[in-house]
Amino acid sequence: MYVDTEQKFRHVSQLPHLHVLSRPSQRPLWCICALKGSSAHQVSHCSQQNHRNLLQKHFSSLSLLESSFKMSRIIVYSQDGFGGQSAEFNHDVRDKQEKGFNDPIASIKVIGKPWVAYYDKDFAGWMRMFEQGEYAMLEDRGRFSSFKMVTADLANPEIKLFEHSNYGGRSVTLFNESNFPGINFNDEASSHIVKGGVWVLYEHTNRRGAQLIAFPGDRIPSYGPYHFNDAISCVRPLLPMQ
Ligand SMILES: [Ca+2]
Repeated sequence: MYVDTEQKFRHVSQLPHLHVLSRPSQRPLWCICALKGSSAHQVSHCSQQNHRNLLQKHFSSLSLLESSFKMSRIIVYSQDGFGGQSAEFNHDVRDKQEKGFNDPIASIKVIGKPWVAYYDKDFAGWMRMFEQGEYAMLEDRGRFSSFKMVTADLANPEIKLFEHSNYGGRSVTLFNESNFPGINFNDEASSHIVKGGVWVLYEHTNRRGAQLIAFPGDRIPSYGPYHFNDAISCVRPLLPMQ
């Protein structure tokens, strides 16, 4: 997609699946590539017409991605089994009470992109990942206050975990879901660096217990503030939707 003014560019650049590649000099044009599935279709350096042709080829998939982004939403309910009061959100919620939802949240439905739910407002405190699906009974019933849609690129997941804080001691680099007893790293991790993807870090093996969510580019020098030191027993990356 080409956009011809900076104002329009600012609007488009807020869409998470668009990445600016280059701005051809002397031309008021921005060259942007679309992410299709897990792979980025990069536009090679060539003439303007070739850019246009390449981008037009991907325009339909881009439109689909954009509509899937717009359709993504979370629906929260005040009772188990999707009963009672409900509210639907398609943008991040810093504080559910601010949005007029004062009841405790007992069940959740997610459509489209995953969401992270936080115990405290402003995306703070304990957190839990909710991927597309229906959650009729919540382990954390009544605890959630804020919600953030996961818009980060899920392609090429890679996380490096360290035995000590400040990225010290032994380390392990992971690309797939792993239970830590199997890789001799159980209850040892104290810091991490995320090279790619969105990761869920679990207190217990087999995706159980408390969670810590890690985003691309994250550098967490210490798990102390998250009460997660020497506690992680399992990690998994989110997978792109098919
Ligand atoms: Ca440690």
